[in-house]
Order: sequence, then structure tokens, then C-alpha cells
Amino acid sequence: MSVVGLDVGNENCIVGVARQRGIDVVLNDESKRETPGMVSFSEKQRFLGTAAAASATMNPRNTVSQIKRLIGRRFADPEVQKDLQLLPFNVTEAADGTCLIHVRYLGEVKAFTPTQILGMVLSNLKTIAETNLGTHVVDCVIGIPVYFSDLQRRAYLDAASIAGLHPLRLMHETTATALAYGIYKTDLPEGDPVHVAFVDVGHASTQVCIVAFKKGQLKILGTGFDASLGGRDFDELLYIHFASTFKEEYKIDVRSNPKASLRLRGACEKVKKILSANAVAPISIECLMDEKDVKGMIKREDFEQLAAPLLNRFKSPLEKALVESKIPLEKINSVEVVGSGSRIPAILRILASFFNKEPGRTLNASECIARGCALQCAMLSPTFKVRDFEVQDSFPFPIALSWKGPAPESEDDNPNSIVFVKGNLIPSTKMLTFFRSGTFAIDVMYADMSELPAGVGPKISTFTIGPFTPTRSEKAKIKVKIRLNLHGIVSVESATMVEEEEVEVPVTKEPIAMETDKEDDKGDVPMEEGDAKVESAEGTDNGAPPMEEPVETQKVCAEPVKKKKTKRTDVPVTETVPCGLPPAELQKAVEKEYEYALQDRVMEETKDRKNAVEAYVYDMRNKLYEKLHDYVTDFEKEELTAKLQQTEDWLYEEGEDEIKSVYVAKLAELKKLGDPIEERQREEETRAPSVNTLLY
Ligand code: ATP
Ligand code: MG
Ligand code: K
Repeated sequence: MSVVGLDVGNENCIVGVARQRGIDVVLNDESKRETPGMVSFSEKQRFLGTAAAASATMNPRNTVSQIKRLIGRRFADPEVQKDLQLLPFNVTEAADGTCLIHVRYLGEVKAFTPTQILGMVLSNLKTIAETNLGTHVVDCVIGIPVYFSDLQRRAYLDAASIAGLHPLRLMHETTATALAYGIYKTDLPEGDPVHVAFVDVGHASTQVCIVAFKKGQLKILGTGFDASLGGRDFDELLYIHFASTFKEEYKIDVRSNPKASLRLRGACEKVKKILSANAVAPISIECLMDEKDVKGMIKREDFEQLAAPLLNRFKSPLEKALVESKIPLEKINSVEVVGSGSRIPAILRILASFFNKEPGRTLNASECIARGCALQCAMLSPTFKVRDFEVQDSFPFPIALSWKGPAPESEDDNPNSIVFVKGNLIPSTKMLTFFRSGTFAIDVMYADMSELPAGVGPKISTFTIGPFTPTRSEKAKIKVKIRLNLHGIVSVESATMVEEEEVEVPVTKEPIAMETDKEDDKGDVPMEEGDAKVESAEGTDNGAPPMEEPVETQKVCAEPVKKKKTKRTDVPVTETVPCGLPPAELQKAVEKEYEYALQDRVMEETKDRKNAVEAYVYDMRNKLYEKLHDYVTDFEKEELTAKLQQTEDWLYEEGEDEIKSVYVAKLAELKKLGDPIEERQREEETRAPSVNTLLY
């Protein structure tokens, strides 16, 4: 069983693995700890991660990045529309209202869902982990932003399936950070908790959480976010600034030229980074547009002035998290900043003045999410024993149910439709009781849209419960179990028809076991159709199977006894989600990904065989003049040299782009001439007596 934590960032992805010694961040095939979350498509194959980033400027329209922004979102979402303006690849609206990405791949224009692309990104991270661990990787924990909607969470799970991964948990990035911080603290108090604020400024978004730490426990008290405020917004600011400066000075309109735009954006990101450590930053791009070289500079104070409107937006998520936590400001013991976007000094100043203390950088700002996820994976995995540490995560959005039928009788019944309050513990279950005569539907809804990022729809899913046929009375009592699972996805876990019947207990001297329902004996108030009763089945159940039904043992006398018996019948539950992949489509996507990965492998092997031919040519040519010189006739030497030359020319011309088997055959052809010579040399060398023996 693998123990892996994955941080999928808008810009950078990080893979953490658990080893006996502790958590390690592993290196990708270019020996880097951060891997770009990119996929680049070409005529012959895909490139993933660092290889994709390398081709981004050459092949911008077919290089997909920032997939975290598009996944599980509607094309018409204004935020998506804003993002699309910054992305160089082509995106259209899919039939179900989500996004479709169009790229040229394997000789044709192909459409991919964001879920498929994320599947490719994840499959690259999986390969990185597998190469390092030397085992198959399936189980993992994947970080997600705390503000992700139900649809986005489901899409992540689908993408993981496409990559052949099985997430034990989708974990809020903020919570993963808190875990990576807290589990190593040896001085956490037994009594009054320590309060820490974590602020993550990433490439595209900002998240805040306030956490209470006690010995062996962390509890998320409040969260805040701005789903569209991050490092890239500062790049954009500089881009707009320099685009207009260059328009004036050089009379070029960079914005009208996709390639020049991409290069200027890249240069602006560098300028931003320089300004984090210096008071002034230069910019200079050769041949940016119309064969013009451009030059410029910007002072940090001017940058900060330009950025003032952006900087002002950081206060709101901080305030939100603080208010939700109900912790007075002076009781926040420390502030930790993570995410590389937070390296801008002006952001640190805002944090310091808000919390009235200097923010700390105890954590490895870019690796803590992957580390926290790997820790959580180790905790959930039976193969690792981890120090006892309880993670009490909270769900940021209140969830309501709605159902058809007459309105509830009194105002008081209204709040019953909220099943999970804001800040509800993850995971949780709730039991609802309905009295119905036949199939009915429940909608799962967000109860307060103001809590969600813009563009998310209020409806999450619809559950159809039935068919069932009441046998004892007109309406049956249906107990419906709602679960908020470890991934933060809400669903109807089960529905049960509960009926009571009186049975005559047969006469017997032996004690018999009889099933009664303790819970139901308390007596439910009968409710009208349209009403539902929420029972608190809340708790920290970690997806454990329900407890055995209570069984009562009765001593039975000689007289026959009438006894109430509870009959439970499972009622079918069907889930409908407004968009996303139906199971059959998901299976198809899994197979497609397998095909693409195979194609990549074939291409890698082809390159490898081509290299082998090339290496043989150079190697043999040298050997013919050195090691093999005395073992080859002039005729053989001439013949082979000519053949090697021929092959070399071929490799640069018609043989440049061949299929694998052609290279394999070519190498065999050369070896047919070369092997006998090498064989002769080996044989004669072993037969030849050594110099020492001769002298003797
Ligand atoms: P997200 O958290 O939004 O999904 P991510 O995790 O990929 O994205 P990070 O890797 O935390 O994001 O941060 C990337 C951002 O940090 C980029 O915008 C990058 O330009 C910015 N950044 C990196 N180094 C610096 C620096 N020295 N000064 C300012 N910004 C920086
Ligand atoms: Mg991040
Ligand atoms: K464990």
C-alpha cells in the first residue's frame, strides 16, 4: 500500500511520500521538487510536467495549464470567462455546460474534459512517486482548496480514477498545512488550546484558516478565502503596465500577439520575483514583437502603488476566517504564511498589521501541503503507525435539503432543512425520517450562496428514493441517512423503510433472540407528508459500517406472547448530479488515458531505440580504429565504415522520424556486420597468453 500526498497547484505540483524515516518530497525526472501542472500535446505524443512547461512557449495553443481553475466549473461562469482570457488554449462549452479543451494531438484536433487533463497531471505525479518508491502507487491523499464545490470535488475523484489513483481523502489544503505544522509540535498544551492563523497565497487563490491546537489534536475553527486572488494577479498587473509602456515607447501592441503576450507575462513574473528581494527590477526582452528589443524597469514602490487595489483584497478573507473562528484577535498566538505568492513583502506587511504580529515562516512554504497530505495518508493507511493526532476539519458551506410536498406546518420546521451547518465537522452523518406513500426526491442544496465562490450553482444533486410499497399503512416511515464524507461530498448513503408489526412469539422454554428497535421505541411524532425529522446521528464516524442492530434477549414463559417487531427494508437510492462523468463515460476515459500513456511509452521507446542506433554508429566507428583495429580485415573495415556512414546520413534524413521497429531492425542490421568482429576480438583476447606467462 502506497502512502503518498499530492499537492496539485495552479502552477506547481509537489509529491510527498511517507518513508520509515518520515515524510520526503520526491524529485521529478529533472531532479526538481516542483513539477508544473501542465500537459502539452504534439503530433506524436503528450508531454507532462517539466517537459510540457519546456514546450509552452513553442506550442502555446496546445499546452494546457491551470486546469485547477477549469475543473468542475461551468463555461458560462464569469470567473471562468475571465480566466479563459489569460489562457492561450481553446476552450468551448460542453453539452452539460462545463468546459471542453481543444488541442491538436496525434494529427487531429481532439477535445478533452478538464477532468481528463487533470487525470494526466495526476498520472504524471503518480509516475514520479512510483519511480521514487519503486512500487505501484494507488492510495494517496490529494489536496484541494477549501472553497471547492461539490462538483469540483467529484471531478477530482474522477480524475484520480482516470490516473489509476485511489484517494483515501481529498483534504483541504489549509488543513493539510495545519497538520504538517501541528503533528511535530511536542509542546502543545493539554488545556487551553494554542491558536494559529495560516495564510496560503498561491498562484491563483488565497486561503486562510484559524486552527486550535491541543496535545494530539487540531481543530479548524474558521476559514476564509478569495478564490481569485493570487500571485498571477500581480503578474497580470505588471503585464498590463508594461504592455502599455511598450506601446507608447516602441509602438508595439503586445496584447494583440499571443506569443509576445506569453513572453511578456513570463518576464513580468520574473520582475515580480525580483521585486520581492530588490527595490528596483529591470525588464528586457529581445525581439519581443516586430523584431523590436524592449527594455524597461520598475521600482518596488511603484509596483506596490499599482497593486494597491489587489493588496486591499487580502483583508476580507482574513476577517472572515477570524469572525467564523470566534477567537478574539489577541488570542491568535501566531501567524504562519505559506504559498510562494506570499513572498511579496507588501502582502506580509498587510498580514502583520492585521494580526498585529509578524507572520512566521516555520513551515516549508511550498511543500507543507504535500507533506500534510502524505501524513494524512499515513494516518489512514494500515501500513503506517503514526503518532495519535486527531484532525477535526470543518466544512465551509452550510448544506440544506429540499423536497417536494406541502410546506412544513410551522416556521420552526424550516431550519430542519439545513442538514449540515457552516463549519460542520467532516465527516458527519444525519438521519432524516420521512413519511411517504411512494417514491420521492430530495435535492441537496447550498443553503447560503454568499458563502460560495461566484459562479457556483445552488443545486448539488438530486436523490430519488424508491420505489417502495408500504405494507402496514398508507404511508411508510422512511429513514434516510445523509453523509458528508471525508472528501467533503454530500450524498444520501442509504434509505430504509421501517415498519412495525406485531408477532406472536411461539411458546418455548429457551431464551430466544428477538430484534427490536431501541431507537424507534422512543416513539416518533407522526408527521405529515412533506415533513421530515432530523435526528442527530452526528459524530466523528470515519465511514465505519453502522453498528449492529440492537438485539434483545428475552426469557419467554409458557404463555404465548405478542411482541412488536421491526421490519427493515432497504429502499433503492438513485443519485443525479447536474454535470460530470457518468460511470460508463468514466470507464471510457480510463481506457483512453491508458491508450495515451501507452502511446507516450511507445514514443519514449522509439526515441530510446533511435538513440541506440546513433550510439552504435559512433561507438563502432571509434572501435574500428582502436580496440578492433587488429581484428578486422581492410575489406571488413571498409564495408562496415561505409554502412555506418550510410546509417548516420539516414538518421538525419528519411530515418529521422521512424517507428520503433525500423530502428530495432536497423540496429540488428549493423550488428550483423559488427558482432562477428567483436566476437573475434573477445575470443582472441581470452586465448592469447598474458605477457607474464610468456616471460616465464
Ligand atoms: P494555488 O495554490 O493557487 O493552486 P500554487 O500552489 O501552484 O497555486 P504556489 O506554488 O504556492 O502556487 O505559488 C506560486 C506563485 O508564487 C506564482 O504566482 C509565483 O509567481 C509566485 N512566486 C514565487 N516566488 C515568488 C517570489 N520570490 N516573489 C513573489 N512571488 C513569487
Ligand atoms: Mg498552492
Ligand atoms: K495508519
